[in-house]
Amino acid sequence: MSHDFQAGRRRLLTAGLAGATGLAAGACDRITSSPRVNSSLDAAEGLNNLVHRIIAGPAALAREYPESAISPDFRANGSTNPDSELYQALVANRFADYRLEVSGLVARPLSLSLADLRAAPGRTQVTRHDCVEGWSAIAKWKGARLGDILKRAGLKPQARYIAFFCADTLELTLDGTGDYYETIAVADAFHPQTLLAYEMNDAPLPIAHGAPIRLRLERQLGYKMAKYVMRIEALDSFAHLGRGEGGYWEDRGYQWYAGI
Ligand SMILES: Nc1nc2c(c(=O)[nH]1)N[C@H]1C(S)=C(S)[C@@H](COP(=O)(O)O)O[C@H]1N2
Ligand SMILES: [Mo]
Repeated sequence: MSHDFQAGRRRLLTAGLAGATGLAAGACDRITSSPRVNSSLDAAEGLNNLVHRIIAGPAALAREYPESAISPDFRANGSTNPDSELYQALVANRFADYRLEVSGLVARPLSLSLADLRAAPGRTQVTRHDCVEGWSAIAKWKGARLGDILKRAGLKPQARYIAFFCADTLELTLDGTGDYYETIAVADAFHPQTLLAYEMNDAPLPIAHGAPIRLRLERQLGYKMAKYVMRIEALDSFAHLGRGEGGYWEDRGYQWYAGI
């Protein structure tokens, strides 16, 4: 199937979605909490998920670009330098003490250093990042394939979601629901372009873009791609996390399945 055909389908789908959800004019930091808007978002989300999977198929690849298409300026969005003591201690030691914890519904919980992640089966891809605010940028990403890490951990069949817990707190709330987190479906975790990225444009991932590890989930919107990932957990439900909607922005009105 040609790239043009795929791109055309994606444009069509994106245009339809923007119309269906009214998200085109939205912004990560301008969220409506009106129940009416949220329920129409929920309805559109079911449609989005269904249409996306039927048209694109669960294994379809996101478009990849030549290196000449890499954006000279790739904006950093949301948190750009988590101020927690824990994170700043990792920065001070250039992430030598960083460990990615993999736990939950796995037979063998893992604690992986950056060297372990670099030694894991990896992939390099030049892809376009689309933020729901309406900007896009192209970069080259290199990372460990999440599916291989989960296989190594012995993911259990009951696992339905993979949760990512980040080092940053975007909003201070008494109950801790302001910490950035995300969840994705197990099928999307095993997609070949789903990476735990440690390099951007041939250099170690910059702090502003999520150092030392950020998720790349190329067929969904930017807010799904958790930066500063500290811990991964395999779950059968995400109802007990945050406010129960499956992610920091989902808890504030955005759709859980953000297909593009
Ligand atoms: N931990 C964390 N991950 C995050 C965010 C954030 O604020 N914190 N912002 C999200 C949003 S809305 C986008 S568009 C992308 C931005 O990635 P970038 O900074 O590399 O452009 O990261 C996503 N992942
Ligand atoms: Mo975003």
